[in-house]
Amino acid sequence: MQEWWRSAVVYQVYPRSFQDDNGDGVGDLKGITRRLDHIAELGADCIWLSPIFASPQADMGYDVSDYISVDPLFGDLDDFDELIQSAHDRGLKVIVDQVLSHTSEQHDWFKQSRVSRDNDKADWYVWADPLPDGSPPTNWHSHFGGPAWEFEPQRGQYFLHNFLASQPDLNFHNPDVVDAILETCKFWLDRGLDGFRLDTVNYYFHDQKLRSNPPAQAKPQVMATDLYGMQNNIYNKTRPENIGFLERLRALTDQYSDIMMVGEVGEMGHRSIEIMGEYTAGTKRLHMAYSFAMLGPDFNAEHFQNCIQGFQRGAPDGHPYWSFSNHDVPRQVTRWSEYAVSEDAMARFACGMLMSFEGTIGIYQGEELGQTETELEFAELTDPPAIRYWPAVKGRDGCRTPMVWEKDAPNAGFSTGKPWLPVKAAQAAKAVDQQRPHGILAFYKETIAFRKASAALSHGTTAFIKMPEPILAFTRTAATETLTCVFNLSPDTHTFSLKGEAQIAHGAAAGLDGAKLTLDGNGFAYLSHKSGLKISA
Ligand code: TEU
Repeated sequence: MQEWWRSAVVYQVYPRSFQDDNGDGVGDLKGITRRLDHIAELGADCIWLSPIFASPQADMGYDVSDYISVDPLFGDLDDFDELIQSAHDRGLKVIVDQVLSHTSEQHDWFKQSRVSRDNDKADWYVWADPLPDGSPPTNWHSHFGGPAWEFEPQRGQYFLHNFLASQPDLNFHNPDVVDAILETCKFWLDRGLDGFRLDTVNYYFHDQKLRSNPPAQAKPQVMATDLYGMQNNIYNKTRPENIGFLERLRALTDQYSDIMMVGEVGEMGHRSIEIMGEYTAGTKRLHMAYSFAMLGPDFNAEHFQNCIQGFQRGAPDGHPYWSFSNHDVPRQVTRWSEYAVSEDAMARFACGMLMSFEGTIGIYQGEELGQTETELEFAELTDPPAIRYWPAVKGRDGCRTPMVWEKDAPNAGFSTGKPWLPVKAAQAAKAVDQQRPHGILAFYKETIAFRKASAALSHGTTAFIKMPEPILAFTRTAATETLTCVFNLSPDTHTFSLKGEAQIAHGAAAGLDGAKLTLDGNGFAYLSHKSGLKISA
């Protein structure tokens, strides 16, 4: 039997913004449990919860102060157990974000580590002496701007933080740290969790020789926090030692049944696809990995082909996880708007393209409503890099505003209190109760159901068909089924001639008239046929 995760659709819930149950303006576990039917009815197989652990919420939970407790903001362990049970009752798996690379500065480990150079936890974080002129030990940048080093007067040393200064990096070269981390993972597996999304999975280790990074060309802004870009970050991340840790983690999860781990590879461009391959190759590392390759502005056939083909070639026995959105990037309907006929046309198109890819598929709450990025005023922002660098950096609040359930209810049904980020009219207009019978939500359901019922889409192989831009085309083949998938990535109409008999099994803005296939702007078709279909532009 194929492992459940190989063809799964994973639905990402951002707990702060899904459903508030206690009226404090922040979503919680009880709220998620209440809304599980929405996710089950969509046809998802698994829920990924962004962090729910104790945290001062400086980076919205990606700064953990206790790995084995639930933040009171979200509820308690009983609420967690109830959520898992209710999800399992509906056939849904649940995985949780594990932010292992760094902790909060409020974690007991760091509170102790920072006070002296000779306590129990002194070597649990990455400490280094200043250079003779007092400056930081290397030129490494924090992902959220400025140096990746912060001075601690109590020790007279700097500590490493690849993200906020309030997110000190753990020292994975210390075996005690690794043991402690594995213990915390075990805690959740013992509670019945189905796996982990591993945050910043390539940042665990740093170069112990503390070499400075070489300069690099500026890269396009992707995460809406990206201030990096000026360095080739080879010494503060993606170190070779990482693989050994992934193997230990896998050995742990293999002691349980049906566990899945998906790693977030914090890297851009082609290199990110290579790392995805390295981290998932064989059966002793991660089950799958994703990168930011498809989460950026790039929207052309060559790019998507390169991502998929690059992965196939680099890691024939690895497994990718593809998604177009998450809580760190502008929503795709807005991000790719320059290629769109309309918001809805882009929403359908992106759904159709994503669900046709080989690998596991991730969607982010609200994507199934065709949601757009929320426009916010400076005073409404909560994301630290945005507050610090606005307006050069817009930050990630625009994709994190609350889920909208009922357009005319207070805060569109998200909360009876004042929500931590506002619900705006443009988003409320796409609420669940506003979705038409043939609207975007229905289209996601249909497309997910199509993918699940299709052997070719859920586990077939992929062979690309040579086409000029802006057309992406490939054939997915399983023992019992062949589908040719054709996508028009532009707002203009394109026609194709077919040799061989075919039907449009599923699609949008597509028509087949005898041997002529027409794709209107943002049109796509999954063509079912016997082998031997020829298609030309
Ligand atoms: O994000 C890490 C992250 O987004 C970057 O490493 C990314 O890979 C890079 O921008 C690509 O250029 C995770 C969480 O998803 C995010 O919400 C947290 O803020 C961050 O880690 C720190 O924990």
